Amino acid sequence: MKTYLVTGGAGFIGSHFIRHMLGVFGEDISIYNVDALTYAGNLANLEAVKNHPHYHFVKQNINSPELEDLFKSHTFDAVVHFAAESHVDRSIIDSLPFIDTNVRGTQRLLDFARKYNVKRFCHISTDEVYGSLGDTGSFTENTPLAPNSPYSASKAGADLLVRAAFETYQFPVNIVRCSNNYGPNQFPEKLIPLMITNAFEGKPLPVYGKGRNIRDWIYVTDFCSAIQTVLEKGIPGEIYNVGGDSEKTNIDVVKMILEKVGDTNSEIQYVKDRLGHDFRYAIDYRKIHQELGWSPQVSFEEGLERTVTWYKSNAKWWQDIKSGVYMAYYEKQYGTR
Ligand code: NAD
Ligand code: TDX
Repeated sequence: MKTYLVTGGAGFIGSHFIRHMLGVFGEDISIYNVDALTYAGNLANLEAVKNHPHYHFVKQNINSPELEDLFKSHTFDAVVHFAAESHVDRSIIDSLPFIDTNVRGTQRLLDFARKYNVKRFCHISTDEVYGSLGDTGSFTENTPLAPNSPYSASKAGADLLVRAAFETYQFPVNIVRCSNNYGPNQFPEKLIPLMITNAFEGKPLPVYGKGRNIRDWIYVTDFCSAIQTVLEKGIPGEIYNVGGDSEKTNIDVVKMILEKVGDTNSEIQYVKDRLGHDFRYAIDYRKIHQELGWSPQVSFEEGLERTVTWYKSNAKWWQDIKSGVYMAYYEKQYGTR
């Protein structure tokens, strides 16, 4: 039986990954979820597995020296490192938390994982580390890093520390760089859940600039299966790009959401552009496809349909977040963060 340490498992992608792995491996896997429960961490995302005999939650900051206790008392086959400050707009307003978690936190985790002989360290990174593209081309694993926001710069810093652990100590790492994820349980500050929930509430839909910026979208369960593939077949020291074959302008995404939501009073509102707004991301994922046999399964049309349906049927999940009840609950449980 394999034992995995997952960081940031109460967030959007991490919680999907935990449910995915427990779904695939049942009782043949044991998962320890280390999460600090920042504003983005939500145990409601793990309601379905909270009583699973092989799922364990540990409320801990990855930057805390006490994290070592967990490594002392357990043998981990792999660390899957999702924990991060993840929102670009927040990084533009206040960058230091991004350095604390994404850079320092990653190094602390690497140090413990290496000290306690973890067999594989899978670092979850992003296509944003490559910077911005013009109208053509796509990022390969050899594209030079050129991050433009404090968020992407902190992720690129983490990637370089992970790379250094391999080059210096031959510590068996992988870096997975993925495009924009979407799906159920995504915090409603990111484009797709913000637009869906605003449309349900009849609020304006704030599109930055002219809405012509382009992102490549991947349904979250496809990213989870890519990570599983890298854990099972990835070559130590290698980087794998993961993409969804779904490049869209932001305005097209918002229009598709409006169509799927149907009856709403919401209107598109063009607002001031994001500072340093990357124009376009596009991913060349031939390496993971050709070498490890992975490809995305869910089309954007299908994934968006499922996502809108989930937000419609789970209004309490996002209303609690948007109303602040959720924050009040967690502050009562765990103290002010
Ligand atoms: P998220 O913001 O939804 O979740 C982050 C989780 O990390 C939360 O549960 C939070 O409580 C936890 N966390 C934050 N700081 C922590 C700390 N110091 N110690 C312990 N836990 C901490 O993020 P997400 O969208 O699920 O992204 C997960 C990872 O995937 C991130 O590393 C992100 O950079 C990467 N990524 C995200 C996307 C995307 O589109 N969302 C795309 C590519 C890569
Ligand atoms: O209100 C909005 N209006 C708008 O036009 C918001 C929140 C976003 N946008 C635009 C900005 C981007 O061009 O939509 C696009 C997507 O924005 P986000 O959802 O904030 O994602 P992005 O900045 O592309 O970063 C995401 O993908 C890569 C994740 O947040 C990162 O964690 C991941 O690394």
